[in-house]
Amino acid sequence: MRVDVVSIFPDYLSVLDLSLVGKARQRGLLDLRVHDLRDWTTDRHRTVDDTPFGGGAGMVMRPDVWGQAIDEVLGAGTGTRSEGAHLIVPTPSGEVFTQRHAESLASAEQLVFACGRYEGIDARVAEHYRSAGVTVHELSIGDYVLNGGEVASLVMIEAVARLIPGMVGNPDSLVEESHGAAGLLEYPVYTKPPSWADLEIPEVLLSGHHAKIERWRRDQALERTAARRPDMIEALDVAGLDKHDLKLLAELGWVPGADGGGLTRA
Ligand code: 6GU
Repeated sequence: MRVDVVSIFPDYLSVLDLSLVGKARQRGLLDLRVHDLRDWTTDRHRTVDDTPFGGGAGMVMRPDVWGQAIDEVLGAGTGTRSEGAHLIVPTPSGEVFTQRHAESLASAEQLVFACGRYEGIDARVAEHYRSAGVTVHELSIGDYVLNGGEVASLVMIEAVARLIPGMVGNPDSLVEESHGAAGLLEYPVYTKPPSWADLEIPEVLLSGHHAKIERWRRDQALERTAARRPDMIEALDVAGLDKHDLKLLAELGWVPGADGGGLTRA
């Protein structure tokens, strides 16, 4: 996979040399390049922003500079603007990035991250590339405000990179994790020592009884999700729940909705 990140603070992305993403680059699974947006400016002051039309606070990033930059990195990735290129514009006004986005982006040929600063990038940039047939995603990483798209890009690149085939040592570790297909948070995990700070391991995990362990873990996942993420309980597919699940959920105050869809509070 080819990944290009364009930013006025390319050093912000230097952590991509480390850890799993760094290893993927060394192993040739990921061709990741970070670019300085100012390399595409033509004026003496290397200007990337200007005042907003219509007035208001702050500065807006110029579409002409971004257009030069994005044209060049899109061409560099695939020879032409191929079907496989996705332009990602991190912005707090975007759709919220989820594991589903990560899964879908993991099979792309090229990802281009356009990191905005100030009050954001002139809206014509996303519009132009959409019209030109590039898949454009304006994505937020959550309901809070950052100073720019760099940290959000790091988050999305890590979430996508670990799903590239051959990246994670044991692919089983991707199966049961939180935000997987089950739509539940992960159950709590424990390791040695069996007794620590006066706290013991739940007895069932020492029993060797695999069916009981599986049931206990599922119950824990359901309880945790109900306590921490009621929105995920509401979205559960009732058809994917067994009798045990429904009994536990009823005890926690959740029952199947009248329309046969998700769950609702009793
Ligand atoms: Cl993608 N950008 C900025 N600037 N702030 C954010 C964000 C993105 N996602 C959440 N907050």
